[in-house]
Amino acid sequence: MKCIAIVMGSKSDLNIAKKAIKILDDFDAPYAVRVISAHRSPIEAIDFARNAYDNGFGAIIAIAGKAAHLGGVLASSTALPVIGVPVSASELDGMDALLSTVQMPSGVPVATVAINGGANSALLALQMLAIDDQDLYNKLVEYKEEMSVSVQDDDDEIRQMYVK
Ligand code: RP5
Repeated sequence: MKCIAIVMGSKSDLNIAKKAIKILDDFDAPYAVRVISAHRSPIEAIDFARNAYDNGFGAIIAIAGKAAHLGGVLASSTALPVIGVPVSASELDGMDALLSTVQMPSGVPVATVAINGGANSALLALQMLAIDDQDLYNKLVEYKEEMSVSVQDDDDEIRQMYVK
């Protein structure tokens, strides 16, 4: 399986990155975690993106808050899919990062998940890699079935609690 890159704009984004790391650990998927900033270390950001395919990566998760240009800058310099995670890191509660990440110009998409949506970023990356990986696809189907069972269990419990 190709490796998934988790890139954070700052070490302060680690709590959101940990949500992605947990999912990738659960799926036993290979990943690398980096701190690279579109604003504070832009040369490294472009260098990382330019070499990501040759370095064995299959998808890049870009986690950043405030004026979050990390996803866009990485996407500018690679043809790999880039998944943006806007982080709630300011008085604007992540709306700043959401708009900075999702409003990309035509030609340079960043697939943007919810504010602080670290878990979904990892699931989306896995779904991309599962396109030509039957084992991974089967694991994702199983994951969805487990979620459905869990909701049904909750439904049983709640229905019994509130019968009139
Ligand atoms: C962004 O600014 C980072 O991704 C982080 O979410 C936010 C704040 O960074 P720090 O000032 O905490 O390093 O670049």
